[in-house]
Amino acid sequence: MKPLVGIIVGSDSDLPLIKETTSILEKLEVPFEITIGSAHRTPDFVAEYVNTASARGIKVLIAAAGLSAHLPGVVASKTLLPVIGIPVDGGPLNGVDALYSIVQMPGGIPVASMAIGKSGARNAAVFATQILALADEKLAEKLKVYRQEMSESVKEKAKRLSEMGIEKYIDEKE
Ligand code: RP5
Repeated sequence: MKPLVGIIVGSDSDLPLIKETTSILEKLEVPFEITIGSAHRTPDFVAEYVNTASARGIKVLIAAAGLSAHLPGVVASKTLLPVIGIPVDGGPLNGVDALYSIVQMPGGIPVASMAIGKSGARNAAVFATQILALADEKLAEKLKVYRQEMSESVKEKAKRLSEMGIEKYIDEKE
């Protein structure tokens, strides 16, 4: 199937975090493509990638970067497609630098910034799917099931906690 979501990461060092994003897209059966492009190290490649995304059928872009994370903003500056930014945790400031870079976009060029790190990487996949689901009932149904499964798993944890008590529960989890 042709990819609907385009993922661009600033470095291959971002890939372990982005596995959180791709795993959920795979689970929801959302076709995606992924590449490495840096706003600072390969700016011309980033421009080329974004400029051709729409023509390839991409509907949503996800951009992840750490440190001085200009990638999502630069991507957004070059397209009318919605851009979701993931602040990669790591570096001396643990991703706070990336969060500020991504979230503080000037008016007129929005980036939908997710949370720093793992939660943000997961939510980027869910949010991209929610955008696509506006025009795709099957995807909307998959998102409903995804939420139901999440609720069931929390309820199951609460049940086990009441059965086992906190000490045993924590021991088993570790
Ligand atoms: C950013 O710099 C990348 O997104 C990455 O998070 C960070 C460090 O990159 P490497 O030095 O590991 O390639 O541009």
